[in-house]
Amino acid sequence: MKGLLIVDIQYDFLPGGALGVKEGDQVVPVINQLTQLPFDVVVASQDWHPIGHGSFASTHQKTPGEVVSLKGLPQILWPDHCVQGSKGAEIVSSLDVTKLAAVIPKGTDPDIDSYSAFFDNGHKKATGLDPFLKEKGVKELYIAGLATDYCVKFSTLDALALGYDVFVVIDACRAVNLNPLDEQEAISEMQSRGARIVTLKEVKERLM
Ligand code: VGL
Ligand code: ZN
Repeated sequence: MKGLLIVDIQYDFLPGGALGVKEGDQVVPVINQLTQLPFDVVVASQDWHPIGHGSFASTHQKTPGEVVSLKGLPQILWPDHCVQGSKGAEIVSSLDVTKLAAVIPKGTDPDIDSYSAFFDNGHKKATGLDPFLKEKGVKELYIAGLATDYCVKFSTLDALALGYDVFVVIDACRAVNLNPLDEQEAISEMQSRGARIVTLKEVKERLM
């Protein structure tokens, strides 16, 4: 069975948003072509932080980009983003959500961040995505969304460790690139752990 995981297509990650990703809006039409393909299950993750989340610079009276220790883990600080119930946290209305079987919230614990759609950054709590996909018999997982160097990367690495065959649909992803090489490093790391980097065109050829 083939699954599609759509990562964090939320207003705050689009250009002009609180944590705007350059060209982040350009992935939406690409993902809307993916959702037309005959996947057995389509799911989305949603970054969903409480007010005062530990990943917010404002919570620590610090500046975005600084790093603090959060429950013993290094944490990059971000602008306030994807606050539960805010407009910025909503899934972008132009995304085709008609095929979504589930929306997986993540980052809800105030004291630990969650880049991956499977586990928090300390691998302490699971979101339930893995049993959901396993129950549907998913073996091949296609991943698309924002951002390549954070939530896409960590979701991919966890999916590989959980035994999925992972395909990252690279033209349906964009990176934050705090450092200009972050995107390429993320791609190399995903590839070296066994993910296949593919384009929409290649996915169409595999699935049609
Ligand atoms: C993300 C930073 C903070 C992401 C979420 O979706 O990639 N990045 N929260
Ligand atoms: Zn976040």
